[in-house]
Amino acid sequence: MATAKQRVCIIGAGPSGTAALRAFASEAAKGGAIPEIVCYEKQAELGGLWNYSWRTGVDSNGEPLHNSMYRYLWSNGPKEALEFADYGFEEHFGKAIPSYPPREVLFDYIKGRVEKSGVREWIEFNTTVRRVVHDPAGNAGAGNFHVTTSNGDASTEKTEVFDFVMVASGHFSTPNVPYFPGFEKFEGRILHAHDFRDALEFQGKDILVIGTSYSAEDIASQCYKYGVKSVALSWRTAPMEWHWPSNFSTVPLLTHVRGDTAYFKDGSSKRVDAIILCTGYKHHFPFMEESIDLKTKNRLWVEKLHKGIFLPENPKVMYLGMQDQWFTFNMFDAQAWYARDFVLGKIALPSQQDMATEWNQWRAREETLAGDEANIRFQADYVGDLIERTDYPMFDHEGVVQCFLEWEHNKHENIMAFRDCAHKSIKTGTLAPVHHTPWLQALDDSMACYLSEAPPPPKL
Ligand code: FAD
Ligand code: NA7
Repeated sequence: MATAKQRVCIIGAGPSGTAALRAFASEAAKGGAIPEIVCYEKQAELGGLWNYSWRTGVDSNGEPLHNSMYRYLWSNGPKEALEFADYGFEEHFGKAIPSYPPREVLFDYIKGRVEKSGVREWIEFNTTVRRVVHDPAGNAGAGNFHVTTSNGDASTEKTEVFDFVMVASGHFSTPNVPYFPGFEKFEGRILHAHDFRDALEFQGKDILVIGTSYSAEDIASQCYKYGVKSVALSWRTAPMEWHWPSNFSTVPLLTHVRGDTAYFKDGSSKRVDAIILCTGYKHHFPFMEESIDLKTKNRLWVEKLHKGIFLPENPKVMYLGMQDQWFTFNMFDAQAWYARDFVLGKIALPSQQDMATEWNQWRAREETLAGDEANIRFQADYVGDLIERTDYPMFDHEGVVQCFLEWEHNKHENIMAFRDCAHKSIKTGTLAPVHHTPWLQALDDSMACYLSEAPPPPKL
């Protein structure tokens, strides 16, 4: 059982880290005793990836830039599928809003719950975690983990001792950047999705997009919306299945480039102005000592972690939000509540051997998954498994599955128009209004415009 003397370190104040803050606040609000919570956030504001930065490369403190989101980013899935079960969109905005909000709107929603629960003061901003060292000689009272942080300009380091560590630093920030022969002499621009900011840069250009997942799909769509001349989509394992506009083509994997021309596995070639590597990200925790580091690929059932959260050999180290994601905000909540209850002594964990047995069962199921629906149902079952053991408000995860299936259907109907569809809130049952402007024509992605009832007047 955690005592008030115990200390919990949360690394990162994105959706996962703030879910953990909110979980503890919820216990405190019910009169429960909670340990001391300290959340270290290297940026000046919370919200994680949703806290947009125009910068690329390094942040204002010279740290690797965390942000991978770009201008004009609108939610790539229905907001109804990620709605917090304890803080709805209608509660936050005071009315029902359309289903695919731009980034700024979701950023506001994330912040709203933090403000409401009063946990901002638990966050130390502009504070980067440099090292987390496990001290096997420590005990619960004295703390087991030495966490060293530095302030914004790295002029001061300090080390504090904690009993539990929750790593919520995200895993879509360290780009996976493959090399293709000829890149060093390519007569155009090469960038990773992490550094993509403004689709207008590619207006009138011929681009090559490598990768077939969310980033490839959305960056290609963004570029179309903002006037790209042509898009070639290069795949490694299997091409994307959407019906693309007529200026798109699908090509197999790039083999090499020469001059301004890209060559593909089937012998075909194409002249391009830019190559955008939508080749995913690496789980990267350089601050974690080797014995407590998580090494995994981006998958639904990540390596090692019991319940997708706990390091089996040292469960006081918890990782939040490390899965490949269909479910997002409410999955992070489910994990945070479960992790909290372990810290509070309300949930006991099985032996390491039993954890391994359970982990193997999930992994075996994950390896048989075929198709999006099976993937979505797998993650829904995972979320359900966590929630039923805590007091996080139960929500209809079959309803979320149905919402995702409608979304998939709409994408197959028209990949450039699925964001114009409306879904029903799982929480309130309210059908979202249809946005006043179809996504392809909606060039103003401000919150004010999105929340207004009518499109902005045309510019003179
Ligand atoms: P993050 O949001 O990455 O937050 C991690 C936090 O940890 C950051 O604030 C970071 O500054 C901090 N941090 C990292 N290292 C340190 C350190 N050493 N010390 C201190 N602080 C540290 N999800 C959706 O639901 N809908 C979408 O439309 C959607 N679009 C996306 C688009 C892009 C381009 C990307 C990359 C992801 C998108 N996602 C989307 C998924 C996204 O992963 C989640 O929505 C969510 O942001 C994950 O939250 P997180 O807290 O786990 O990680
Ligand atoms: P993902 O979902 O991890 O996908 C990575 C993609 O990159 C995937 O299509 C991979 O193809 C492809 N990839 C990786 N390495 C290579 C190489 N070497 N060559 C060709 N293709 C490669 O990352 P995303 O950035 O799309 O999405 C991450 C988050 O951002 C997501 O949650 C969204 O909401 C936004 P593969 O299928 O393995 O052949």
